[in-house]
Amino acid sequence: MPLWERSRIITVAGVAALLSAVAAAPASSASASSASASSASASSASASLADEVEQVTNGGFDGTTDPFWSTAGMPMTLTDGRACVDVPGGTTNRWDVAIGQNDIDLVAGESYRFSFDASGDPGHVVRAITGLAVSPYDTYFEQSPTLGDLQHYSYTFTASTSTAAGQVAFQVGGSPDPWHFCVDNVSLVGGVPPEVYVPDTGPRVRVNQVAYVPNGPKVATLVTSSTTRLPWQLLSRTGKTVAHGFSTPRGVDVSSAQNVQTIDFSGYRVAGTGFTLRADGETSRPFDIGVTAYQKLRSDSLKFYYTQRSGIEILNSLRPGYARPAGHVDVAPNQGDGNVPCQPGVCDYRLDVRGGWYDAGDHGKYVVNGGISTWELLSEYEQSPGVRKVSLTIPTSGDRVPDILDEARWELDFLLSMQAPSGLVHHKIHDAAWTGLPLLPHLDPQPRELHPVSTAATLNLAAVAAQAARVYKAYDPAFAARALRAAKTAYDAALAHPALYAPESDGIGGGAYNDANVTDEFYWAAAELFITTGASRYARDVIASPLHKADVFAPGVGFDWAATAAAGRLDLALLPNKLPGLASVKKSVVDAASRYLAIQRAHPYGVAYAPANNMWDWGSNSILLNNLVVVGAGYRLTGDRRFRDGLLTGVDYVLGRNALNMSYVTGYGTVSSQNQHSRWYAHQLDPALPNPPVGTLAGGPNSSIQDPYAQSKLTGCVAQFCYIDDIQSWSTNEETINWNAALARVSAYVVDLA
Ligand code: 9MR
Repeated sequence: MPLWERSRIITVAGVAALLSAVAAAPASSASASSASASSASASSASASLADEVEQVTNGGFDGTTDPFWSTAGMPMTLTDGRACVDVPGGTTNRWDVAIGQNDIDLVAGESYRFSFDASGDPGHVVRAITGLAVSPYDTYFEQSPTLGDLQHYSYTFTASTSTAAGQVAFQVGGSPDPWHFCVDNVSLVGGVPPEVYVPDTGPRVRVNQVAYVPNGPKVATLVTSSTTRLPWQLLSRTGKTVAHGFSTPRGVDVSSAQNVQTIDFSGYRVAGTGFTLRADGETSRPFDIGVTAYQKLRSDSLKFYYTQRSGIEILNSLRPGYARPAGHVDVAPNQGDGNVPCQPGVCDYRLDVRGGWYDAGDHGKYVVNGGISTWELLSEYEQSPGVRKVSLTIPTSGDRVPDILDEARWELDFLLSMQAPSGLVHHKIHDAAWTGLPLLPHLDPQPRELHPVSTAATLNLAAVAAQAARVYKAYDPAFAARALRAAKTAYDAALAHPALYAPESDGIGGGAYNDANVTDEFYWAAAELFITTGASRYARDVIASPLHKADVFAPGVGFDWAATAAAGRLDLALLPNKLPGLASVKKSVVDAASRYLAIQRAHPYGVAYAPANNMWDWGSNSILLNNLVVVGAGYRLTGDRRFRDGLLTGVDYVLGRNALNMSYVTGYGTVSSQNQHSRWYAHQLDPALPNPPVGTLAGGPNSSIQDPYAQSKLTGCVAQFCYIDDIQSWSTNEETINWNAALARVSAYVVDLA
């Protein structure tokens, strides 16, 4: 069966001014839509710059369904001038059964209005796409409305690719029961004016929509054209003014291109709920003053991991609404992770790599990202002891091991299983080809493959397994000893093979996680092995590393999966060890924390993140949270309240004090991210599936907007505006294990400091 879908499009096509370059299109007999009901998207009716040209032939189904096709076993009939099909039940994916038309011309940069009338048995979903009719079946545009009585649907998008082999299709598979679908007036008109996307940003007073800590800083940002100070009032739940003052003009904020002022109401310290802030004729979204929200966030951000688990059934009793069978355990249609071969020619053995967490919204499992995520959870355990008593409502809750360690162990066992007989570690394991959305893990039919070993993955395992050896010693000495053996073996294997780099080209069916500089991984692994063992050979390697005296904390990315030196430096500074010259190690962390504080002070949204050229990174939310981890370390090392205040005020951004006026954590704040890119939290595509669980962090603004959906809506965006809460925007709105790890660690810090 053809795969009509491929979610990742490698090409990043600029939206060039090609509006007049409309390719000659076949004459169309499609009539203009006459159906009355709602339009799914407001497309502008103003005059276009070029002629509007219909691309679909016979979209009105005048006397025949030609040249539309339907998949085998699902013949089209003409009923009341519409094309109708009896959709069989029991298929898995939307694209398993479909009707469509091929040979559609598309021109990159051209805007198209895709419209049709459709009806279906209530509650059933059609996935309407414009894409490539031939392999690799890229999807350029898709919408998945839930059907009922006949309605008109109309959408505008801008093509990111030129092709003469385009396709419009209506994918109707994935339903357990049979149903009836009809479509009419199918139209794809090129040369329409591009739709200008304007996010709904609500009131111009931007606050942390969740909570300010009573004895912490309380700052808001006001978007205004005024350049002189303005009066503000803090209102209680009943509308009584409980504090007032004047704002501070801050000029134009680079990260949003907005003229802004800040409002500091830190002097008000009374806990309560339902406060609002008023200024310049606008009233903010409500917020609390208190700490309980952060206790909940500390556990919710960690509970996220249970429903990311591979290889285990997710129980409804533990996560109501999120139950699903175990994924990738060798039960058809899964090909399973129990006995996985390498890609052809890469190795001659197979590994049992069941378990672990799915990386993100895909079904891949990647050692370098699993490693940094696990390190961050274990670091939370080591440095925020309060988390040890937090219940995560997982199958082993109630045993003598803290839940955070049981959850991390699920990933650690997987990471250890990725170690090859040579001691080197496979970079990743994932599907042979990209799968579409939605797709529950246990329904993934793709073959699974081990990708080559890499020095980065090997050192990643060395670092995290060394850390695990000290953390689990009190709970499971045998596991701790096994982890330490694996760490040492991995480290030695990496020394013997120091330049096995995962290439950028290895991005089919899974992410590349390419990294051609492993000096930082060597430093991190040596640091963790030294902290755990105290052995002088690792101390020598730490001290000999060119990074040991270098500033490893950049103003943009402090640390992430690819930049791991800071992980080693932080642990050397914060954990007991006898490295010679420890004072300067600690000083380097305090200096870095001071620099992030300075960046934060200069930023009118309080963000401790200043990427070069204002180009916000993929997953910026986690990066700016990780920078706060460094600020928190500054507090641990000095007790200086400025660091404490910097960490507390830094969380405001992800919880609503930002240019889009939204919380990036699902279920936190009045308006929050709901539609993160995921194959199983795909409620936006299938009403029967859930949204991501409460406490899921969205990746956040990404200046490079690599996905076509974001390109169609956000081209030309300035930093903070390069985000859209749509499941199709995998480059701005995915959920991942490393991003939630940053949220978990910072929320634990907030609880510690509050
Ligand atoms: O988070 C990763 C980001 O830093 C990279 O720039 C990007 C491209 O390589 O990949 C991101 O990671 C994705 C991974 O490759 C596959 N699973 C989903 C991850 C988040 O989007």
